[in-house]
Amino acid sequence: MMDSRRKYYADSPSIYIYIYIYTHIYISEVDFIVFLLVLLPDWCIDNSFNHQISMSDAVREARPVVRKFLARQQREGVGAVVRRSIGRPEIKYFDPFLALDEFSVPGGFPDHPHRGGFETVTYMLQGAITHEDFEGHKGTIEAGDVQWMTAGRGIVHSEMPAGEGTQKGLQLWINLSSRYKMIEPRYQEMCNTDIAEAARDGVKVRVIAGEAMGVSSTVHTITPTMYLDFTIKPGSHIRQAIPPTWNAFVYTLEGEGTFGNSRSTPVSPHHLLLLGPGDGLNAWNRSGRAMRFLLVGGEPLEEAVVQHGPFVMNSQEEIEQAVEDYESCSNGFEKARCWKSELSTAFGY
Ligand code: FJE
Ligand code: FE
Repeated sequence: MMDSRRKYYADSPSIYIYIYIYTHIYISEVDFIVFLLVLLPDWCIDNSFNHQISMSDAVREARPVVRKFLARQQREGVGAVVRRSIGRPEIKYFDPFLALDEFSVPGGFPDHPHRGGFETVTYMLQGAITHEDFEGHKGTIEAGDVQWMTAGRGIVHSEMPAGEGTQKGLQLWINLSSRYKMIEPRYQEMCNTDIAEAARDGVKVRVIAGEAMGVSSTVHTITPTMYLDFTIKPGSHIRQAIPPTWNAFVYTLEGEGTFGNSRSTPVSPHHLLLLGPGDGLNAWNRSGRAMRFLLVGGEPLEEAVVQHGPFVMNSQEEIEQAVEDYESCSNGFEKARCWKSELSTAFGY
């Protein structure tokens, strides 16, 4: 498993700049404070430190809701329906997030490629889906489970329903910096019972990534990310810290919630709320039944994004290369030659 934390330090020339600055500043109290102020922002690049920031419940400047979208249903894959919020024309990209789909299948997503060093995070809400890739990696993700897949330089796979009836879940696509786009593909899989949970004062949180209410996820995020699933009882309230430099959003799943400002209009399910500047989220349940939502945040990459379906790179040339590599089964797509998943065959595709 790759340790991106170590890699951040190895890649970071700034530590040498700090040492240089420090040796050229006469050590007085003021200069020492200047040194600390310069050093602190870079420490925030490290995941574990960001998670320490979010440990605090202190929200000094609550983030307002700056945009609100209802995610309408659209057809995707073969016979699947998704409510796409991020990734649709009005909000093509919310750095570092490329797509958020609340999916509902019968139907599914037969053999398709991914390239571009982004990660897909599949979180099942109801039922199960089976996935199978061109390396022979196969498994079933059931309600409450998470599959955190790093597509990196290339994966071809199939994602299909594992049972009768409707299977529901969420798939989030998180972009990766150009430094990590062509890394080896890998999976982090967590079953329902592996996911850290905490409950207090009418609030339950499941920590998919990051840290909340004193518990942490074991997922290793390459782009620093938090992914929290909150359930709030009627009359309860949460304050959750979010690193101030990150982009963050709420996606509503069940019941009615009030976000940002206690006087704002309650929001029903299937809405994406983009949060503005600040260091945390305030949310209230003023309704008579439980409400559930996701709070997701990530450190923006601030890089060019060129997307062609499931290929996401930094330039048009890299996209053309990805298509060519996929078509010629080279540069990471070697195993795609003549490959067809047993899953797709079983479904008659
Ligand atoms: C797709 C490329 C894709 N949303 N939600 C192009 F990768 C996909 C795709 C999915 C997907 C899969 C699951 Cl399990 C859940 C999803 C897109 O596989 F649909 C298109 N059109
Ligand atoms: Fe996929």
